[in-house]
Amino acid sequence: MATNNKKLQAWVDEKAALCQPDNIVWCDGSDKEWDDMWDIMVKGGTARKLNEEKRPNSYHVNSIPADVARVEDRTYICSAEEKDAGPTNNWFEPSEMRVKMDGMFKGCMKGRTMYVIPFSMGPIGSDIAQIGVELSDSPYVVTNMHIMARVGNAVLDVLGEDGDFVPCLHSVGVPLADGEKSEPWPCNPDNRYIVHYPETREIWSFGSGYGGNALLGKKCFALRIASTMGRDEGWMAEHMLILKLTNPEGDVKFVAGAFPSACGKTNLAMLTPTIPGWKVETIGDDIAWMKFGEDGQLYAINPEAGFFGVAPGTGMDTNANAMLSMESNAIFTNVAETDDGDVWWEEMGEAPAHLIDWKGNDWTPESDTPSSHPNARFTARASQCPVMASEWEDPKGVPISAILFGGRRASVVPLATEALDWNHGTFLGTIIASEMTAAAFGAIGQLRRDPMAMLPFCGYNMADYWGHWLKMGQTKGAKMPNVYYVNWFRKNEAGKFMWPGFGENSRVLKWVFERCAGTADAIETAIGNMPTLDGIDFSGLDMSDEDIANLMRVDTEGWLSELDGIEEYYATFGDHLPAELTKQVQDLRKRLESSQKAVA
Ligand code: O2Y
Ligand code: MN
Repeated sequence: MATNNKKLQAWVDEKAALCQPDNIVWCDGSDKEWDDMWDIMVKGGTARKLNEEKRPNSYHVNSIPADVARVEDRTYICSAEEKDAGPTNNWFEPSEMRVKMDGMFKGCMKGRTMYVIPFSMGPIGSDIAQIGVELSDSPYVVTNMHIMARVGNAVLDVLGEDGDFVPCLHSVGVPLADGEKSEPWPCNPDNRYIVHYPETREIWSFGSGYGGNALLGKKCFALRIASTMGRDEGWMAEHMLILKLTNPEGDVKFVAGAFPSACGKTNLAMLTPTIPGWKVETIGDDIAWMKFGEDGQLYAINPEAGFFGVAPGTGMDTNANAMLSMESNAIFTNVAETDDGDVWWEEMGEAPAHLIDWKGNDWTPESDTPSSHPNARFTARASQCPVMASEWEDPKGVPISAILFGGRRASVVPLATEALDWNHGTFLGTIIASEMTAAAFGAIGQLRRDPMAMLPFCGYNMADYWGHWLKMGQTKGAKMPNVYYVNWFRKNEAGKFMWPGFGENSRVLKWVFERCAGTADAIETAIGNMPTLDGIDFSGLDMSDEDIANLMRVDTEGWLSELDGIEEYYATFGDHLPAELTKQVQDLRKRLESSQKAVA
């Protein structure tokens, strides 16, 4: 027996009886297991080993075009009551969903192996960490989990005889007849279900082999299920990067940041500052779990052990640290392959004269399609990132001094604003919205509301989640972080981004650091505290005075009309909306109107 945990053994037996795999393999996270999985995938035509000299111990996999991203419309929160899923989630009655799922999973692993993957989200044994076990019929999932989580026997040791775990069941959903060979990328795109049962803390995922749909420790567990755990247990599971910021004197502050998908979280987490003497190091690039320490501060861990980053747009000039993290022991999905057995994607560097694109076709710089899918991914070990902070695996987490919120906004939202207090900061989080850059979720340029960047990841009623944020701030002895709303994407009248972004974002981080340290002043405005004229150092930037003024401008009219949209959005949450947020809207309106009068 691979475990002496009775609940785990009983669950594996039960699900094996349901799914009927040919074999069951208990994963130990070893190098041999990594090699064995790739051996299977290379022989089965799923993967190609990359040139050992150029990209040691690394592999390239292409999915099929129908299975390339998270499927929000097939993602369900099956809470006992519909109101607990709220208007932003797809809800399905849990007992009906269980009947449907039992039907789909019955015999779904015939001809395949069921891998039992015990994993820890967070450093093994940390008080903030949690244990999960994923059952999957995908060797691609096994290898990605090796990188993204802590996998293996040490997890079973922590679990012991009666420890608890989050059960995560995954199948690509394509059983094999006797002797039938698997497709290289098996999946069942017409029958995808990503199902969460928040009350019983279970995840069932069917039909997709890709990313967030299949690596169940990430979005499904570490955000959707963990957010409900946090609500019930008084902690927070957030879609946030965590970075360590050191000033030239060697003082340190830890900063968390929530930005919607595709707003550059990985780049910010690994930023190379342009201002002399400042240092940014990485704790995590996507998810933060935060609990109160005895001193009343919020302590955060990165529950993950790797990065599942978007490849296109990542290059030595935009994120050298990410590039260096994936130099070896990495997995590349849906990118192009070079003639010498390495990988390439758009904006990685100069385009080679010839490639095989992610669909397996010849590609040249003259081709009229991109070589890689826009959501192509690299899976890289965090431990290989050159700027990982020494504290990144500290089991007690790191104390968070500031939380950044941001979205992609061409207008209205200035470069940086500090919240007046925690409640105002919560309000700022609820109003995050981002203009779409790809047509995945609506028309390009259209505003998608994405509160706390948790729209696709909140495992319960979004308005109740806002209530949880407010409640955290009322906890006795709580010393909540300062909150900031930043916007790297404001455009001028010519439609050009005014702020250079990337490493220059360190100038804003410096102001945030100095505000937390109490060494920088601010001007109180209707929308919050803003940097004084010299608060952010613009020296040496190729920016006109007009653009600088515009970036820092409080657009009173714009905010007033923004408030109308916010009120309309809030109304969709009915009586779940916390009264405090209605008050925040009223207070902001009053402040804006009185500043309007003062100017007139
Ligand atoms: O498309 C997927 O399956 C992955 S989505 C993802 C991956 C890593 C980090 N963040 C995200 C996201 O959508 O926020
Ligand atoms: Mn993310």
